[in-house]
Amino acid sequence: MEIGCVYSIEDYGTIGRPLPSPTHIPFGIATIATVLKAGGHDPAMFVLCPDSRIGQVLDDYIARRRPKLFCLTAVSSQFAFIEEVARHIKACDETIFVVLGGHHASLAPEGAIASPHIDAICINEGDRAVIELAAAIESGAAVGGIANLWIKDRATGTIEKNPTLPFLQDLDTLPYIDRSMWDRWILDREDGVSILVGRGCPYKCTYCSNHAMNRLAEGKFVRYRSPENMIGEIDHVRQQYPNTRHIYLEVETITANLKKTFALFEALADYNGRLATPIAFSMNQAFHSNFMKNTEKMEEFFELCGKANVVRLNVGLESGSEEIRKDVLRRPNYSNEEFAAFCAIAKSHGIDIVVYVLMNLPGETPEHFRETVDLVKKIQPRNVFLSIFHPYIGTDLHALAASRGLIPSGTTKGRFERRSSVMRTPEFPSYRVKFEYILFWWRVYRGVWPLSRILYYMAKHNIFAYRRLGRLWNRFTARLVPRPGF
Ligand code: B12
Ligand code: SF4
Repeated sequence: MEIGCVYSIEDYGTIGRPLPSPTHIPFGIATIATVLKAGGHDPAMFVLCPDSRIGQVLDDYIARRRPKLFCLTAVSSQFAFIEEVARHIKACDETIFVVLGGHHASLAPEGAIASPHIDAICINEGDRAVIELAAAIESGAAVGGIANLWIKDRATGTIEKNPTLPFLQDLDTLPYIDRSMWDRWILDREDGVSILVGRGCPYKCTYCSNHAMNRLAEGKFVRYRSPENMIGEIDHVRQQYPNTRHIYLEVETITANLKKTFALFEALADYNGRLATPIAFSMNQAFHSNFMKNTEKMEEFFELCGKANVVRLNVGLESGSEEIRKDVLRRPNYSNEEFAAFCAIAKSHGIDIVVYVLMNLPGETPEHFRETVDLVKKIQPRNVFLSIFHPYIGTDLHALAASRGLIPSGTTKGRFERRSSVMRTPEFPSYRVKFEYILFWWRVYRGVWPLSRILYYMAKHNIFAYRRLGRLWNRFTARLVPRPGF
C-alpha cells in the first residue's frame, strides 16, 4: 500500500533540501517508514519546512499514487505546521487516514486528537501499532482495537483510547533505518551519519521529556541495541555513504550502563581496526559523580574511547549553579569541580568536549547564570550548545513554570524555539536574558577564539531569536558555511 510520511523542520538547510546532513534524519518517523517498508508497503518520505509550498510537494504524489494512509510526526513546536499539512491532505482527499505520532502526540494527546484533520494519534512507540494500522486500512477493515493508538470515529467524533503496550524490549528486532528515502531531502550527504544506540534514560531531569515518556508504558524503559546489531548498521551505512568518516552515536547518555558501553566500544574498536581510515565517533554523555569517583572505571572508559576512536563527547552541564541543578533541574548528581576535572581529563585524552547549557530557568537569577559562565569559561569546551529554556508540555518543569504563571501565552510567536525567552521571570527579565545570551560568547571565549569568530557567534545568536531573520541567514549561509550535523 502507498503511504505518505511527513517530517517537518524549522531550522532548515534549503527549501528543496531542508535536512542539512544525514545526521538530521529523525529516528522516530524514519523507523516508522522503515518498518512499513519491511512490512511490504511503499512509503514515500516528504520533508517540509515553513517556507515549503505544501501543495507543490504533496498534491502530485496524492493524485498519482493515491495513498490511503499518511503518517505524520511532530514535536510540540511543529504541531501547528503539521496540523496544516494534515488539513491539506484531507482537502486533497478526505478518505486518506491521517495518523500523528511523536512527542507531542504522546505528551499532549487530548489537544492533538482534537484536530479535525487527524484521525488517530500514537501514544509512545509506534513500531508495532503502525503495522497493524496499515494492515487494517489496506484490507478495508474498520480501524479499531490497536494498542498505542487513540482512534477517532469519523462519523461520531468519539475517541477510542486503546491501552499502551509495554516498551519494546529487544531493539535488535527492528530493521536498520532505511536512509535511501531521505536522500533527496539532504543538503550535504557526506556530512556524517547518526545511528541510534538505544532508547530511554535512567535519569529524571525535570526539563527533559524522558521522565514523562517513561510514565506512558510498563516495562524496562532504558534499552540498548547489541554491539553486533550496531556494527551491522554501521557497515550498512558505509555501503550507502561510502565516504562516512564520522558517526554520531545517538544515545541519551553513553555511561548510564558502563558494561554495555564497554562492550560497544570494544566492538567499535575491533571494527575500526579493520578499516583503512577509521571512523570517528561522538556521542552524548550525562556526567555523574559516581563515575568520577570510580577512577578505575573512568580510566578504562578513556582507554576504550581511544581504541574506539571516540573524538567528541557532548556533556550536559546545563547550569553552573549546583543549587539550580539539584533543586530545579534534578540533574544527575555532580559537583562543578568534578565536572571541570572530567572535562580536563577528556581533553588530555584528545577528546573534544562540547557542553550543553540552559538559561532562563525557573528560579534562575543573573548571578546563577554568572556561575554557569564562569564554569564554562574555566572548562573551555570546543563549543557550547547554549539554549534558552523552553518548557515542554508534559514535563515536570513545564508544570512548575505554568503553575507559577511564568509562561504567558504568545511569547513564542515569531521566535525560534530555545533562542528567545518563553518565560517571564522577575528575577531574570527577558531583556537581560537576551543580553546574556548574546554576550555569552564574548565572556567565555574572549582571548581564546579569534575576535571574528566571537562576533560571528554573537551575531548569529542575535539573529536566530527571530524566525524570519534566522531563515534568511540559513538561506545565505547554507552552502557557504557548513553546519555541523551532530
Ligand atoms: C535525536 C533527537 C533530535 C535530533 C533528531 C535527528 C536524529 N538524529 O534523530 C535533532 C538534533 C535534529 C533534534 C532536533 C530537535 N529536537 Co530533538 N530529540 C532527539 C532525542 C534526543 C531522541 C529522539 C529519538 O530519536 N528517539 C528514538 C525514536 C525511535 O523515538 P521517537 O522519536 O520517540 O519515535 C517513536 C515514537 O515517538 C513514535 N513515533 C514518532 N513519530 C511517529 C509517527 C507516527 C505516524 C507514528 C505512528 C509513531 C511515531 O514511534 C517512534 C518509534 O517507536 C529526543 C529525546 C528523546 N528521548 O526522545 C529529543 C526530542 C524529541 N527533541 C526535542 C526537540 C524540542 C527538538 C527541537 C525542536 C530542538 C530545536 N529547537 O531545534 C528540534 C526539532 C526537530 C524536528 N523538526 O522534529 C524534544 C521534543 C519535546 C516536545 N515535547 O516537543 C525532545 C523530546 C527532547 C526534550 N527536550 O525532551 N532532536
Ligand atoms: S540525563 Fe539527559 S536524557 Fe537523561 S533525563 Fe537528563 S536530560 Fe534527559
